[in-house]
Amino acid sequence: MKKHRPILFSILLPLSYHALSQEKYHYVAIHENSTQKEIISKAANVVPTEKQLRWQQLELTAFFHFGINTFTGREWGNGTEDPSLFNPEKLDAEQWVTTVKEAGFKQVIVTAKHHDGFCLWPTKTTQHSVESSHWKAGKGDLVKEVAAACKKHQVGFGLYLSPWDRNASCYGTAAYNDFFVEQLTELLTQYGQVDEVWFDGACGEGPNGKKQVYDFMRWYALIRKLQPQAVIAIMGPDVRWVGTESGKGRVTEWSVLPANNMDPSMIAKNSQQDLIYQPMGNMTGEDLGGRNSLSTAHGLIWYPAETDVSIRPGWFYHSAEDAKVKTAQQLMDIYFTSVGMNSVLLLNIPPNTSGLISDTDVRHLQAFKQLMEQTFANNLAKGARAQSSNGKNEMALLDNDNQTYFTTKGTDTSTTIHISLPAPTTFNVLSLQENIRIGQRVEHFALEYLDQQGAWVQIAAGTTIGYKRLLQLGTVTAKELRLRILGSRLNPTISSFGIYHYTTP
Ligand code: FUL
Repeated sequence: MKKHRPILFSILLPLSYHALSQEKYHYVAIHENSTQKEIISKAANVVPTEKQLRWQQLELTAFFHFGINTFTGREWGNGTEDPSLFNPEKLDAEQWVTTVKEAGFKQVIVTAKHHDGFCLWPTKTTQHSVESSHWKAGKGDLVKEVAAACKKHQVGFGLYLSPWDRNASCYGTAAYNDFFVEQLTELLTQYGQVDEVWFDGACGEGPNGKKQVYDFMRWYALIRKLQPQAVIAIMGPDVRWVGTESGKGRVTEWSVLPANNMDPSMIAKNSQQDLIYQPMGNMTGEDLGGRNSLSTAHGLIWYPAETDVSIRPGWFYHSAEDAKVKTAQQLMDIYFTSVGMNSVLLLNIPPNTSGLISDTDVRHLQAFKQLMEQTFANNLAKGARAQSSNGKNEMALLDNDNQTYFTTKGTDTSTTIHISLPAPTTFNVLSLQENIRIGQRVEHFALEYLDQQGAWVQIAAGTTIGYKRLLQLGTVTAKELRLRILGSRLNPTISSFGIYHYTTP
C-alpha cells in the first residue's frame, strides 16, 4: 500500500478556534481506506498558510507587462530583438504604482523578464537587458524603480520571471537552471521585500523545440530562503492559475483541492508537461474540489485561485488597442466573477512606449474605483437583527470584521438565518464571506425575502462561498430576509453577510 505522509506544514491554530476545531493543516494525507465522511471532514479543516491568507485578503493585484514587446508591438518576442529599441523616455514607475493604488489595488507584479529574455534590470547573467539599451544611457534599473515606488506607497511588490527564455543560449540545457537561479537570486536580494513570485507555465517551443527540465524544487527552496513571505504563483505551490484569462472564475470554486498532483514536489514534476497552461493537470474543469474529485484524493491542499486578465486585449501595450480598454463596467463585471468567486484578481495594466500608463486606462481605473465605492461603501444590512434557532454569534455577520463569525450549534451543517432589516431596502447584490481561517465549508446556500403577500421567495442560490462570494440578483425591495445554508462540510463559519445596490453606469 502506498504511504502518504503529511508534508511541510501541519500547524495548530490558536485556542480561540477551539469551539470548532480539530487539527488544522495546509496539507493533509488521505489514507486509502478513508470513508467519504472522513475525507470531507478533513477537507473542511484545511486552512491557508499565513502568506496565502494575506494574499487572499488583497483581493485586487495589478500586473505590469512591460518590456521589449512594448516597443515591437509583439505579444511574444523571439529573443532576437535589439535592446536599443527599449527607450521609455518618460518612464515613471510612481505613476504606475499610484494609479493602481488609487484604484484600490494592493499589490503589483512586474514582468522582470518575459519569454523574449530581455531583462528589465541590469543583470550579470546576460547582456540582453536594459543595460544595453539607450534608456538612461544604459544606467536604468526598472525593477528598482518599481520596487522603490511600491515601498514608498506601501503597495505589495511582486516579480514575474518567465521560465521560458527565447534569448538565453543555455535554455534547453542543465546550465539554464544555474542561470535562472542566478537571475532569481539577483531579484530576490537587491530590491527589498518581494511578496509574490509568478512563474508562467507558457512555453511555445513545440514538439521539435528546445526541451528544458526546470529545477523547480531548487527555485522554490531559494525563494523560501530569501523571501519567506512571498507566495509562489502558477507554476508554484501557493497560488493556482484559475484556468482562463477571460476574467471569469468558477461558479463553484473550492480553495481545497485534491493533492494527488499538488504537493510541492509533484507540482514540479507535473510542470514538465508540454501542455501550455496546464502545469498541474486539467485546471480548467468546472469544479476542481467538489465531493467527486475529493473521493479519490490521496491528499488535500489549500491551493487558491488567481484570476489574471488584461485591461486591454493584449498583455503588452499596443497603440492599436487604445480604443479597446475595458470600461469601468466591464471591470466591475470582472470583479464580480473573480473576487466575487473566491479568487484574487490580477488585472494587467500595460504601460505604454513612453513608460506611462495611458490616460484612457487611468480614467477607466478611476471610474472603476468610483463604481466600487458607490456600490460597496455601505452594507445595506447594517443595523439589521440576525437570528437563527440553531446558530450562535449571529451579530458577527454584520460587524464588519472577518475574523469573527457566525456558526451552528452542535454538529449542524445546515441552518436558516433570519435577517430583519431596519427598514424596507432595495438591493441587487448579495455578498457572503466564510472565515477561511477555519476552512472552506459551505456547499450550498440560498437567499429568500418575504414578499408583500407574506410568502418567502428565493432570489439567489449558490454553491461555494470561500473568502468571498458575490451574487448579482434581480433588484428587490424587502425588509425580511432568510439566508439558508443548505449544505456544509462541517459547521458553516460565516464571517460576513452584505447586501448592496449596484447601479450600472
Ligand atoms: C501567459 C503568457 O504567455 C502571456 O504573454 C502573459 O504573460 C500571461 C500573463 O501569461 O502565459
